[in-house]
Amino acid sequence: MRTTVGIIGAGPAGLLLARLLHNAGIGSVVLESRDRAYVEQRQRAGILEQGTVDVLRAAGAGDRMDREGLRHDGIELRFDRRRHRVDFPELTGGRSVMVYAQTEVCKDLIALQLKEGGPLLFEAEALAVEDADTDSPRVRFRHEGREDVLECDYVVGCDGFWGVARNAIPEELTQVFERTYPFGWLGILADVPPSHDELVYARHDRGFALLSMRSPSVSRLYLQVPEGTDAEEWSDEEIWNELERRFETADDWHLERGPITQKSVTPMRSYVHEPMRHGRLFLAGDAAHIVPPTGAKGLNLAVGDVVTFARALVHLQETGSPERLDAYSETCLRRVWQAERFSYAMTTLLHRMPDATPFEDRIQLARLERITDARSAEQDLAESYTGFPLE
Ligand code: RFL
Ligand code: PHB
Repeated sequence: MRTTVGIIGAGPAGLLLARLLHNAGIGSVVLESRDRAYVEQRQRAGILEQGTVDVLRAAGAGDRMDREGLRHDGIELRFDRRRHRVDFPELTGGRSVMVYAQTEVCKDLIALQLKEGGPLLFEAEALAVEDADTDSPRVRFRHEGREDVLECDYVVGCDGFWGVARNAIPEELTQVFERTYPFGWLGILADVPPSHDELVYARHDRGFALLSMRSPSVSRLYLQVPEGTDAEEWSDEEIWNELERRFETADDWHLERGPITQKSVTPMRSYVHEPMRHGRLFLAGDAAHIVPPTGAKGLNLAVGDVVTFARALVHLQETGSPERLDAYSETCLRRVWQAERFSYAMTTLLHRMPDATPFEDRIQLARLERITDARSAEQDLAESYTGFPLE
């Protein structure tokens, strides 16, 4: 098999890239190791930055998002039983975010690709990227019990944190920056209308909690739990009790309970692989970088990477200049490090470290008060949360 761009992975990065290339008249083949149902149901991100919304619309993948997505103009910070609303449009000159689940973004892009785009092979596992530093890189993969080779002009590794593409970059050219956190998030889906109409980020002495949503009738909630926690250790009642404590306010706000339909634990890490390119192999999304979910940046970064790649390839085809493709890694990494900075800041602002000293607790509260009291600090949060424009 032969194509212009071989794409490994059908998460948001790989699927959107295939769509952008299709719209530009550039051929691609997507290889995805899992089956379609798995990819469409994997619970993950919920927040799309304004820039991501704009990209999906321009790619012709925004119809259902515009019908069913929920525009959010702010978030609430909760600490010390107090509530503080951060008003995005007012602080950023009109920017907002959209609540529309990653599962739905993937469903929309898969349907479009199967209807209009190039081949998208499920249960096709990439085994290795070969000859990345030549003009004809290849992906060796297994599909329907047989090994095959995809010959490409370019390979984009959109295969997530556990993928294989990254392994094709020689270790001596690689630098990895990493931080793991001694806690994770226990996330639940519940059939109950969200108890607040915007997301609530709560800092509590017992740990962080987040109230989010998937629709007007489905809540998504998270609790900070110790690293290595098994979701099954928590009964539904214990989860609701703990959420109730951490969201507690001085006023009469009340957390509605409902049947829990799913629960799982996500570890938290920050990770950056530099460079994001080797020869004709490009890494995009979680394959190159991970952020803790506190800043809601992972999916949005993946979108930024593939937009940068698609624009650079179109530029090369239109002008003959490889300049933008050559700058891919540096262009993406500038945005990636801003997202790493923000995700780290939000994580350390809101989570309780297991070994936190009373001094550190007070500093955390002082940082929160700075955001509620100083417009410049609040504005910095609002600008980072709604996202930096693509270059
Ligand atoms: P994905 O989504 O992991 O997709 C990679 C795909 O590659 C496939 N694959 C392979 N295919 C073929 N051959 C191989 N050898 C392969 N190895 C792997 C996998 O099966 C998979 O389908 O990466 P991508 O596309 O880069 O997308 C990244 C996002 O999924 C991720 O950053 C976000 O989900 C992170 N994230 C959030 N991001 C946000 O922007 N906003 C949020 O609100 C947000 N909340 C979250 C999150 C992630 C979370 N978890 C579970 C880590 C909340 C949570 C709880
Ligand atoms: C989610 O809805 O899953 C979500 C929202 C905001 C975050 C992380 C996850 O910061």
